[in-house]
Amino acid sequence: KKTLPANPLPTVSQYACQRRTTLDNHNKVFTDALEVLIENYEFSDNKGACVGFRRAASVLKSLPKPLRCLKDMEGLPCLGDDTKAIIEEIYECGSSSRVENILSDEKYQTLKLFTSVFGVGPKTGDKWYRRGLRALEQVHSEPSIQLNKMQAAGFLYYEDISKPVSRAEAKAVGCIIEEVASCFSSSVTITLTGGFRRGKEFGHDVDFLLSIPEPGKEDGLLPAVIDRLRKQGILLYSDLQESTLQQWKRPSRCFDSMDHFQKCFLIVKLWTRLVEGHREDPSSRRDWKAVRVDLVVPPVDCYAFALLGWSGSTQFERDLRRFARLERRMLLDNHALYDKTTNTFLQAKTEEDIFAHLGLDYIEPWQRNA
Ligand code: TTP
Ligand code: MN
Ligand code: MN
Ligand code: MN
Repeated sequence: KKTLPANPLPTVSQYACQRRTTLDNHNKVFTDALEVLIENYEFSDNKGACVGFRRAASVLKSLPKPLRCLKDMEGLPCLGDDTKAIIEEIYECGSSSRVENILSDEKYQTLKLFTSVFGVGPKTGDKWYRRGLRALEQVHSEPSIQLNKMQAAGFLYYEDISKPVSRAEAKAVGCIIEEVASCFSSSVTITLTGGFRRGKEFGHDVDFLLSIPEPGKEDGLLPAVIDRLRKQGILLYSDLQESTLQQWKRPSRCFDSMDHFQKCFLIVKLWTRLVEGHREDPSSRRDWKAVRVDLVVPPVDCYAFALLGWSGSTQFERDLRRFARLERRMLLDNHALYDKTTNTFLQAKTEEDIFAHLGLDYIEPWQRNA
């Protein structure tokens, strides 16, 4: 007679949207290692390798316990031979030689530094690297380099915006945005999204969804918000993107985090005295901090889709879309859900409605840290 294992592991789905992933990552040693590889493949624009390692890292983040032996990996989806070899080496030697080699690689280090500047992506970073530049100072003092407006702001406020934003700072920014937006219309609602909605204590920026219940009333909201921030003297940078919803037909096949909503990417000056729990620091030279803020204004009928799309994590969003396409013949993006079987759009007022249309158990925002 065969005996069943005493504690059969519950099966883990290959889709992050069928897993509950809190911030409590029990396999950080492994996922940190994989994230170095992912970052390095992003720098060399190797999309295929990125996908595989991202899925593997995401599975490990969802596990309720640390992997304790190689046998624990049996039956887990998305773990390729490369990933297994890396985990095995970390078990045996405490670190992965492949990861250590990347960490000590000059090109990796330089691209990591350059892409940490707001407005600088892997392409620009690589261009500067190939010119022989290695430090931010060198880029800044190189006369032949023309920084665009975004990069110029990125350099100017680098010290502040490369530091994490705390939840208390995010709240203070929320109060400012709420106040200026309510001058435009008293019916504006503002929702904190992105990593803070998923329960993170720190983020690289603060993301808000702004909404007005009356359809069509939202035109002009962000220009008015930007104008008020400027008049208050706290607007350090703004990139306003007008709505291009007219050009949108139906969700596209591939994951595309670009959406057609009215939105803006800002840097605002946050007075530190407005931050709860702030204590005077006599050694600090300034009484403000530059903070990156993203504002999005979806029309009311898209609100649930926009909220789901902007709450992340990016890997969770990718797997939601992949699940919809491959398991349900549906197309999901930040605006809508389209059923290819019936050729209809499925309406949703809440995120719960969207999960229900997809036949998925509801996953709370703090369980989407895939
Ligand atoms: P981010 O602010 O980049 O990431 P985050 O909030 O999860 O993490 P961090 O704490 O580092 O800020 O993006 C938040 C979500 O918004 C992410 O799931 C992708 C989504 N997004 C869009 O859907 N469209 C866009 O145009 C952008 C810029 C983001
Ligand atoms: Mn736990
Ligand atoms: Mn964010
Ligand atoms: Mn953001």
